[in-house]
Amino acid sequence: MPAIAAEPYPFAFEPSACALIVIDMQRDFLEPGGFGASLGNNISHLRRAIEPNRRLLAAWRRAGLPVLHTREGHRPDLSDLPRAKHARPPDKLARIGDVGPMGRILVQGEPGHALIPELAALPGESVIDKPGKGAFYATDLQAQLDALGVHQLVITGVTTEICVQSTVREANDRGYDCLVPSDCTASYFPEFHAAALKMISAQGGILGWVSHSDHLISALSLQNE
Ligand code: C5J
Repeated sequence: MPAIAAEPYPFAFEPSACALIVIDMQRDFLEPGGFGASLGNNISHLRRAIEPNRRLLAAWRRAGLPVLHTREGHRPDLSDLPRAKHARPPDKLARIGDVGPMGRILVQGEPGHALIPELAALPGESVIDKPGKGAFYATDLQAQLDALGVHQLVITGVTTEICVQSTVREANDRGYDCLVPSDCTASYFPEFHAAALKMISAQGGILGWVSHSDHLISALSLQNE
């Protein structure tokens, strides 16, 4: 398997030891009427990541490699929602658990909590519900990755500087090599997207590697030949 062109240097991709984690591609973040939009964010910045994720997922599935999806959200009784998270943003804007156009915001089982239809999980793919920003916090992600025997992660999804970067940091502390394809992640704030990616690959790859989905898809198609 060729090394994947990446910053700060090529990534030694080992497909048999690598899982794809798609972070929080949920209606509440990406669709009109969702949590993100209700906070005044421009969702078109996030929607740019849909097509690259769709293409990468298709190649990943063709190669038969493991895919895990995450969804940020809370139990209907909000018992897993910390007071400090519930308190923000203050009054006027919509808050987690409030009723919006897609049901209760970021609450499990509500329409807004679902993955967007373009990137729905296939039967057999893991969907991990997480109450925090990082995908390891209060989930069994570590146990699932241990069972798969992987030590490399390709991490995509939204948003670059929040749930994607939190997950990259958590994964680093647990010993995973992380690659982030820049076009498969996005932020409501393009400048935060760019800065978050730089933080990952700076200092000799202090948190991991940053690449582009085209490089991964080419490597996966070589594997299928
Ligand atoms: C946020 C996320 N931004 N998935 N969640 O609250 O990045």
